[in-house]
Amino acid sequence: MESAQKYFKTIRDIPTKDYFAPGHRLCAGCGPSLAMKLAMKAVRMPTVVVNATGCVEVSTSMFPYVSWRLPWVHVAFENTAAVASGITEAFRILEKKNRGKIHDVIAIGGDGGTFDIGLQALSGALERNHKMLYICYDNEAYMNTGIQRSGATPTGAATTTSPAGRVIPGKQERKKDLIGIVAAHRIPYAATASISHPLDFINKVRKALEIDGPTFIHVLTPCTLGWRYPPSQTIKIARLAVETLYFPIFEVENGKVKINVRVTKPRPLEEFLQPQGRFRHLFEPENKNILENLKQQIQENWNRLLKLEEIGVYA
Ligand SMILES: Cc1ncc(C[n+]2csc(CCOP(=O)(O)OP(=O)(O)O)c2C)c(N)n1
Repeated sequence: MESAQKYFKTIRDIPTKDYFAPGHRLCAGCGPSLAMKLAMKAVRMPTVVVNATGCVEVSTSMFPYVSWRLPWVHVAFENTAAVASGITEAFRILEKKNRGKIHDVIAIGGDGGTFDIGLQALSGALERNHKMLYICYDNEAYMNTGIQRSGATPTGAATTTSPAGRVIPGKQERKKDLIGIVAAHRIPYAATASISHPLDFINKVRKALEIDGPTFIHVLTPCTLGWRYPPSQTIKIARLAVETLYFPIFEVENGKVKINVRVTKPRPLEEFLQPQGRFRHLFEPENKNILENLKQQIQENWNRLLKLEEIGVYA
């Protein structure tokens, strides 16, 4: 596996200290909770986390407990990146006046808070060139409010607002190309990651934090409740997403694309879809075309990524 593995070469290099404490109220087998634990392994102190509303935020801050062992701010969906950029600039000014020290600032939002509701603030922060990292944990729906479809929900997935039945066979539209939108801002670093590849993810977080400018990481985080599979299967499902090309792992550094997990013999997409209740209806004969459509999208995305690796995204 190629990867950004520069800072933590093996599992033994990962710090034992957890800035994301256990005992939170996230589900057993929750993908986002693992992403938080891993991301917090890569922090350099001092660091501030700015957290949009969503499963992670509400389940890690239930009064009178909190799971964050570093400064942490809860903000609304629509202003996460705006608040993070303000905090970044405040620290810069304080240091200039000898009244404080620069902190790393990490904004965290779910897919609903990032692909949809917070996109304007994210775009603004990327364009203004603040030194901050934004991590989008993607469980492919608004999970905290009961599994509503988002711009990140893939074609064919059943959610409570795209229910598979007689009227529609799950979500009709395709998943938004968020990393493409982010990369179009020509920021120094954007990457995808999966909790099934923890070293790659942790290294990407540290790499992003060390870059002097806006950086972005899109991490796939399966959701046992919304994707409807047993909690013990979270990592397996995340790995299958990568191995079936459903979720390619790559980075875009100054416009250059590098595929970090080069899948030479992809597994059939069915291996990723079949264990998940949200895709069950795609195996009915009348929904064959939706399955084919999804397969085609995934193949097209991968072919495009291979081309982009040759020419770079700013070509
Ligand atoms: C402006 C606003 N709209 C709606 C809500 C209600 N709400 C709270 S959490 C949530 C779902 C968040 O989805 P996502 O960002 O994907 O994170 P997840 O819950 O999946 O972790 C919603 C809609 C809210 N808090 N604020």
